[in-house]
Amino acid sequence: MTSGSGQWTNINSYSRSTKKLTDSKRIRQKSFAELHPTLNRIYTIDTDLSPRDYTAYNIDNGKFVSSYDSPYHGDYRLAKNFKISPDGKYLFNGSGVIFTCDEDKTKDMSFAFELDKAFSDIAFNMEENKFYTANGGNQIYVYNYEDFKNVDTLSSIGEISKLFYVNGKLCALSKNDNGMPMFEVINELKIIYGDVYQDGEVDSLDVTYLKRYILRKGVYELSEYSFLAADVDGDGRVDSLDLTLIKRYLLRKISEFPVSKK
Ligand SMILES: [Ca+2]
Ligand SMILES: [Ca+2]
Repeated sequence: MTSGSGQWTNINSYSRSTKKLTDSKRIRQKSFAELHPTLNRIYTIDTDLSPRDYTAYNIDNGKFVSSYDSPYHGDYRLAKNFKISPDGKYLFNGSGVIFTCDEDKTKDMSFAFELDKAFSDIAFNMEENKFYTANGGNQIYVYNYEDFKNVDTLSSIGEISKLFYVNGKLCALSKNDNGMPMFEVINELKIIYGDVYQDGEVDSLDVTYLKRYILRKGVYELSEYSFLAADVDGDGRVDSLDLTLIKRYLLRKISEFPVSKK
């Protein structure tokens, strides 16, 4: 899309081989766009109008063959951000409202469902029929793709700006407390914090096990699970501070770990 100084601008199509302009069509300035996985439609949302509206552009060989608006206008609260599910069936709007995608214009962009929460980013795990959303903060909400119900909540270390699901792993681009960007791989295991030995409960065995690791780093390695379970203050390191916290927990001086409050 061209920058556009007025209210309207162009959405342009270019040939990948010749790099030449193939076609242009009028579009609202500052619109956001997503290409449908079938590659024959582009969905856009305008961002400078109220209420916001979706538009679909049918494309064929680089030409914009037709375009049409969504059937609604102000009926649903819409955020600027949206994503199309990898199967091409739905448009997930950041407000939490889900619309259908359909090549039949009369069924396209129809209301399907409204999630319990808005999101700033979303990632799909189609192998396991799940998707994940985040809305800033440290929480990742896990949904079932079949019924769009929230089934679980995961945590990240930093404040999430982007979510990805790549090669069987959920990853996040986030920022730590000092505003430094981080790339995290999110563990989807349910962690029992303090259970370093991974036997289902937190007891003195975990203290012994963790102490041995801390005293002789490099000799003993912790598994991915043990590392996460041991980092009870959630600072991304396993050290004597975590050991102290686990001891205090066993002495009932604290009832939960700082990582649980994140
Ligand atoms: Ca244990
Ligand atoms: Ca720690």
